[in-house]
Amino acid sequence: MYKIERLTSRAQRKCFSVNKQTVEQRVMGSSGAERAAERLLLAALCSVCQALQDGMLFPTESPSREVKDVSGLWIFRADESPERSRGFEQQWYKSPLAETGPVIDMPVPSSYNDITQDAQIRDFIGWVWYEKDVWVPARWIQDRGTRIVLRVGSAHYYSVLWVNGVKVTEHVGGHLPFEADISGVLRQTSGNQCRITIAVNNTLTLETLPPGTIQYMTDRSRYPAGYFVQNTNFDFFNYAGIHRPVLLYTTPKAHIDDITVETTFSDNIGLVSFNVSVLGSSKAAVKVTLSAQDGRCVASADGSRGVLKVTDVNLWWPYLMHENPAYLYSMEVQATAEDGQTDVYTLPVGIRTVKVTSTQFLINNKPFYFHGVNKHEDADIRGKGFDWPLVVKDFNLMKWMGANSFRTSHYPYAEEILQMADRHGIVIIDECPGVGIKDIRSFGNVSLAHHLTVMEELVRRDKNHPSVVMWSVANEPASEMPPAGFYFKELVSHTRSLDSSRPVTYITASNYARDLGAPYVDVICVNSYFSWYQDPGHTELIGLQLNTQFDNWYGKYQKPIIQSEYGADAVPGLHSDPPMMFTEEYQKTVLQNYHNVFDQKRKEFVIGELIWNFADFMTSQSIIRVVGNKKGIFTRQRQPKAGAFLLRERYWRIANETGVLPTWARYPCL
Ligand code: BDP
Repeated sequence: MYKIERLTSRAQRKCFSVNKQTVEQRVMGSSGAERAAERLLLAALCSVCQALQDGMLFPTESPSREVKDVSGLWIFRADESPERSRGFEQQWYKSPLAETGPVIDMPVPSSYNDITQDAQIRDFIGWVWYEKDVWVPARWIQDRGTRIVLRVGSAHYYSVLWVNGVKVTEHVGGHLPFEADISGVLRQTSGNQCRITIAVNNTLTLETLPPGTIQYMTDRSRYPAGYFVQNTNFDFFNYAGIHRPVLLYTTPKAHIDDITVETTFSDNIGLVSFNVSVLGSSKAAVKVTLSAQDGRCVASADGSRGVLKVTDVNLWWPYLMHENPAYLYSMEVQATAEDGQTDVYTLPVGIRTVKVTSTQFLINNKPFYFHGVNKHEDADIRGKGFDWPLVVKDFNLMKWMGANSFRTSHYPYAEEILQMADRHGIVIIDECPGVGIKDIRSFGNVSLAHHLTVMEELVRRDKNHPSVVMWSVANEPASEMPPAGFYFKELVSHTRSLDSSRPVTYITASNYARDLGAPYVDVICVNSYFSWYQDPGHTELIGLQLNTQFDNWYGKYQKPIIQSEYGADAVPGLHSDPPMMFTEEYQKTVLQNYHNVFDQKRKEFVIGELIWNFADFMTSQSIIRVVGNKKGIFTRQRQPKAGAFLLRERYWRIANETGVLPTWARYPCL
């Protein structure tokens, strides 16, 4: 706790120079009071943002690159000292963790919370320590032309990394990857053995994303000395630990650091513009080759920037919209340095366009209707830990029910999930962890600067995925509060400046007349829970209230609308007729009433519906949650409730009406 603040501010001081240029450009383009406010922001930005000078390409193997997955069984120790600071005071990273005190086994990737029988570990707040000894192949160390990188897919929330007792990096924020070049450390220290220590702290503050607060309970008649709780404003369990794989990978010293592609087409010609950045050599010769799925080379170019032309292009189409969806080309980039060493990186590329009109969302100039789900990274035992069986099962379920899209509520999901979506044609609204921004103090410049940095990290990681069609910068913020106007104006325009090829939105539950951020978004995304949080039990009101909701928003903004959440809790196996809240019948009735209105409004300006939620998920304990949130149409174990069958029929019916179904698809509702 006090530790995270200290370390964060050190990180903030260190990471001085981000976006200075971008913000300066904005300052130059504006005037008066705005300029003063922006100068203030600039000052804040310069003191806190991280410089995103480097790329964050997904580690893949190639003739010049090797990957060694060092996930698996790690050892673990929670720092249970009152200030959670003993680990730093005693420098647990300096020696094997087992020598510092008792350690336990801990799987990586996984949240640590549900692994043991100890409620204190489940609910732990503060620093936990992970360690693993790995062997690094001798040739990696001996070959001085090899660069060795340690990469963590994500750890929640704040992490510090050491290798053989030497600090190599620190990172603020869960849900996104971070990495460090550890070649130097490995070559200086003890040969091929590599002791990786990672300290992770899940403490949330008013300036983290998501925000949270630590509250010390001072009434000694009710709480022991030093008792504290963490308060949050979001409805999912604050799972913590190392959530995604930990990898070691190599590149040549002169290496491809980043690739950015943007695509468009005209008639049957596809255009792929590319920009390759190479580090470690100022004169590397870059060659780019694009191949079709059958291996045929369809275009190539020399140079680090350019445009590839593809004749008779196969566009990337969403699932159920085209008979050959999710077509991916393969772009091989080669960078040859002065010493003759070549680095090779291969990137899947889908050629498609995205546009928004006042009533439509167009993919490849054809109207796209989102019939999909909101998800969570969440499952029994592993919490938010990445798990291939779960990922594949979830894609199978989404395709089974005819879903063509999902939102990464309420944080970025593992990049492996986006790769699956690219390959299956599932369309994604990619959301950052801006959830629960409800306290006015979380709209300050420090929060905003961090939020801008997180968007930079998100866009940097996900910009090349054809499945990602829109950025969501937040979920249900207090967007009626006075500072929200400036905050969202900056956030949305900064995101657009990072990527002009995708629309930007945030998800609102505010009143249409008082929402101060809505003027800046491209698509209005509204959450509502009629007959649940409002007028509980009164499903007969949904029609009237939902129609009013849509007409109000469209009347004010003339922008297309997505119903980004709606739903009701259903405890599986609980039944009643006439329906009562928490039964499967009630969930179905709520859905049906919403659908009646969607079917009218999708002829006008409603461009999508995303059920809340795909599956039941864990939350913190409260009197409105019965072992988690039960709004899933699948249970947490991924078994269907009655609502799943209703949606399945509906989604396939909509797909039959609006798309060109592939010949292999079954038409369950016909
Ligand atoms: C919405 C939130 C979502 C919650 C849901 C609910 O966006 O995170 O889980 O309510 O309460 O407002 O079920």
